[in-house]
Amino acid sequence: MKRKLLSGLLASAVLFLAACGDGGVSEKTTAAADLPDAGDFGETVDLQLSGMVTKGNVVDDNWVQQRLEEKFNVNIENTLIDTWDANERAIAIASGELPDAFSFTGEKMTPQEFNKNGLTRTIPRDMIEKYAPKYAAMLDEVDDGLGWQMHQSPDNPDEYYALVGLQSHAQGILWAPTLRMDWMEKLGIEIPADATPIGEEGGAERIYMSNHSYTVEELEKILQAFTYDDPDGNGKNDTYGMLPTNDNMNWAVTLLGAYGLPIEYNLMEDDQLKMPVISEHYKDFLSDMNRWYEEGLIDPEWTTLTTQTAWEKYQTGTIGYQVAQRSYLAQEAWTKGRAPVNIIDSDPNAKLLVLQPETGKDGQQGEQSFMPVTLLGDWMQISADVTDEELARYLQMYDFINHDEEGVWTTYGIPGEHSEWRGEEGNSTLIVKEEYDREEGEMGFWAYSARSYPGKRFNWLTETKTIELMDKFFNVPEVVEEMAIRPYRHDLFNETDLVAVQGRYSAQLKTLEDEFKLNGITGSVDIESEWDAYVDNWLNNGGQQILDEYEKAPLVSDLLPE
Ligand SMILES: [Ca+2]
Repeated sequence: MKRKLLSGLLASAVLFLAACGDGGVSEKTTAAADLPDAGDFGETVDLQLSGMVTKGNVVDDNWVQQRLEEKFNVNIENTLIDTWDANERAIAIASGELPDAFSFTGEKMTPQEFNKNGLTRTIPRDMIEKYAPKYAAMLDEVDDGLGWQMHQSPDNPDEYYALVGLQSHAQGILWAPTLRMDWMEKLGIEIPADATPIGEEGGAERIYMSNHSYTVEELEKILQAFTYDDPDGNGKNDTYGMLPTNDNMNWAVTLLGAYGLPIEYNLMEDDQLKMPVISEHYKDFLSDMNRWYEEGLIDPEWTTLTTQTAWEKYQTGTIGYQVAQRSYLAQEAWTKGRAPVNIIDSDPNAKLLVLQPETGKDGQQGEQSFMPVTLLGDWMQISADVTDEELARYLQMYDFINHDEEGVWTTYGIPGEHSEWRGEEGNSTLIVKEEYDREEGEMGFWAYSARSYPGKRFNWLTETKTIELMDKFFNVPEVVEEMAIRPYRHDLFNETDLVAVQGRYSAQLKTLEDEFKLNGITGSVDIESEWDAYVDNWLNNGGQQILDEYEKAPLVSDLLPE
């Protein structure tokens, strides 16, 4: 009931705003020249600020706030809603209480729609260039200036709906398959000659990495040995080759690559745009998984396990194959308990062999790219009632907080005092000391930050070991070139109704997809004979509408720089 009321409120607020706004605010072009010089903070400006982490946990008058207020001569009003919560956002929108600058995590409304509904103002290019020169330089540099085309008003190309972030931590590919190397050794399976430990201590000495790629057939033989030949030596038939999960397809992210399938991205097949779940190659994949299931290589408990509970089961030491993100292998703090590295923690004899993605019948190898096209992504928006003077001040703060190396204290405090360098001073991971809140709270770290990691911010954010693994494999240009599978088309500029259409159909499509996958792999439906009906059903339940929207989106090959 509450929900219904809220959406009703929201709809009328949006209508009202749209009716009186009609783009009036957004189409105004400023002469940045008439505004104060950059660095002229003579007039005090009031700003209600939020950032990407804002969950309402910030303490008023926090440490970062005080320093920003003094440096920029502003009064900051903190945002006390949870910007990750759709209901709290809806209330803020309906009541006309949007923060002056905001980033709404998981928001379905595009920046363009926010603006069309009169909720935000546009940001003139000349103001960006005058007041946020480091941000402007980033836009110039990345992907030949692609960022200058993102969130651009179609009516006035010098006006922008949002400030775009740089997701530098999302370079390259994310996943690699692993096998229990101690099992391989016990069973006499040959270990690739180049397998080398990724470190010397803390468990890393038992995580080996190789540039070898097994074919799917070779992998199947290893999984058979893991299943039938008692690799844990306890005399019981209690091990399996692999353990899928019922909540997503990450468990097969590299295997699907061997069938040419990027899990979430559209692709071209027989001159037709398709989603992977209706691809002929997906049918082949499901048929193979069904065979593996019948052979006993797949733990039958998978149908009841989510990613989280599957990690826990993996840790009991009964599963041989598992994919890993590079940050898991690097044992970043937030990955603790995740498979496969959790077995290194719990079993002192366990060893892992990290491999290149499997190779398929036609030589395909890879996985979906971390970002579909460009590392430019996520955004901050500016509320409709923000004046040019306020925007001028905010842009300077934005540039400092997100792009200036001196702005390090807005996220990590003063290095040495509030945080420590993990490695080389100035150029490695910064870890906030335990006595301080890592986000928001009394220190206010990250409270006003966008989701953007240009320049050294990538190094501050990312563990040294992860960067080492990226340099070794996951972000090697030739590896990325060969293995990162990108979508065929991508709506980078929000030119289609994709978001709305997905909102309408994606839940029912997911039900169809999950059902067919589960019943197909476990053999309760015959994949071959039911396939056509499944595809028709998918297309008739909104799948076709989604594909129609993708058809309107640009070709990724046209978006990528040469
Ligand atoms: Ca056993």
